[in-house]
Amino acid sequence: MKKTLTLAIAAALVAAACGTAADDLPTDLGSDGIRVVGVTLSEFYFSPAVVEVEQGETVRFVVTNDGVAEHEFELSNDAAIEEHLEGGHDEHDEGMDDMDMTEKLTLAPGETGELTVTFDGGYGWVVCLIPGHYEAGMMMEVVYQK
Ligand SMILES: [Cu+2]
Repeated sequence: MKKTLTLAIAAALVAAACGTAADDLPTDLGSDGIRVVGVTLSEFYFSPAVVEVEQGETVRFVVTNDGVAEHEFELSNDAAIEEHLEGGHDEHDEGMDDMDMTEKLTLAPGETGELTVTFDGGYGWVVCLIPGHYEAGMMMEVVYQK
């Protein structure tokens, strides 16, 4: 009887904690008021695996490669990932690479980099497109808050 009550209280606490977490954005603001989000890259994942942003929000990512291989932190979307998986990311679009359209970091093991990104709805994912890495799970979903 007593054990059941304890479990019920524990469940209620978990539910309350989840409700709060979903509503609150992290409030780790830099001196210029831009929200800072720390991300760790390793074999083969992004941590966290999801980032919540507001439409039009600017976020400064501080990204550390905690792994043993080189990794990328590249803002992307479904169409660009599909193109990559189809092998379209080679000499054919060298012209696009010259234009440097993508917002991207390439980090050696142990290296930390910063990338400031404004989310206007065009990005749905952050990925590592080094061959085999995305396929192994190196992706972070961008979720837009309503
Ligand atoms: Cu990688």
